[in-house]
Amino acid sequence: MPMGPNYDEVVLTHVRFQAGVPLLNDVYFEITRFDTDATNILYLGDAVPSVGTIEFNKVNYITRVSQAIYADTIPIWDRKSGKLTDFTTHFTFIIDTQGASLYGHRLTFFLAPVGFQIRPNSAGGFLGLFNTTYTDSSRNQMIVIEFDSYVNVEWDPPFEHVGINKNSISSARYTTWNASLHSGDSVDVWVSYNSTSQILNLSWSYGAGNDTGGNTSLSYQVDLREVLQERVTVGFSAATGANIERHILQYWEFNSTLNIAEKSDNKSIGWKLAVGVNCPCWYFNSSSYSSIIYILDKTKKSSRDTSGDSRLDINER
Ligand SMILES: [Ca+2]
Repeated sequence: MPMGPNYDEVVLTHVRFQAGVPLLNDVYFEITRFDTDATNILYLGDAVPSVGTIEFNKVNYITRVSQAIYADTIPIWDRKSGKLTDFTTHFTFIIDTQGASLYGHRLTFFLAPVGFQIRPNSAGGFLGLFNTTYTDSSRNQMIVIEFDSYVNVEWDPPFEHVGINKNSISSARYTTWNASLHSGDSVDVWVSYNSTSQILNLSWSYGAGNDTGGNTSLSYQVDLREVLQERVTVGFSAATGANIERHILQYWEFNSTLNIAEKSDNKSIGWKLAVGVNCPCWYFNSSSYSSIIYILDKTKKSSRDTSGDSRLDINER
């Protein structure tokens, strides 16, 4: 079971100052209950908050798709300095195969372009993330962690598996895994990225004594600057096909740190800081924080604005 403080939700945005320039690039949140009135999670498709968890797919229908997305965007790298973030995330979920001999399809954690949502025609093995047009393309700009309970012979290895995918429905790294062996069991998953080694690490555990029978970790070296946009959307996607299963998310913690070593050599930068203002920003929980507003001198655009990043809205293709 997840370990955490006894509160429903924590949202912290750390503000740091370096050489006189305030940086707003650290993100931390911990969600121990997914409530119906929370505004920090977007529920798409079938996904609904249910008794403190997220229930992803209706099991009285077939060919369903759903996503739960963190409402704010996450900084991954900075074009101006070239700096990459470190991040860790920990989540707990259940897959319930309901005693069926055939079940599917899978639950994923993903990092995708800002604004990304369920793609058209993406149920079943496409997971809400891919479709026949975009099964394997650098235009996907996605990293996906998948717990795949259905073998699609077109692109999967010949067994159920846990995988790390880069821009593709096929896994770049994978290891065998079986959903029905742990049907109804909570599994804790940890994903971390080290900006120095550029290694994405993944591990999972069903608890002491329950992890026999295979690897419980994967790693993949990847320069996220070559895959992802500077800021991303993070979340979960789940799908069923002709075969179904329940996907339930119980807990989610995320922490990222992007150090941008900018020098304040340009004196024209006019940052003003207001602290303690109760901001109506739609993605914050106003009961759990004091918000912070930066007002940037209009004579100097922010580094984000000047990044030259020609973001592609993947849903507008
Ligand atoms: Ca599959």
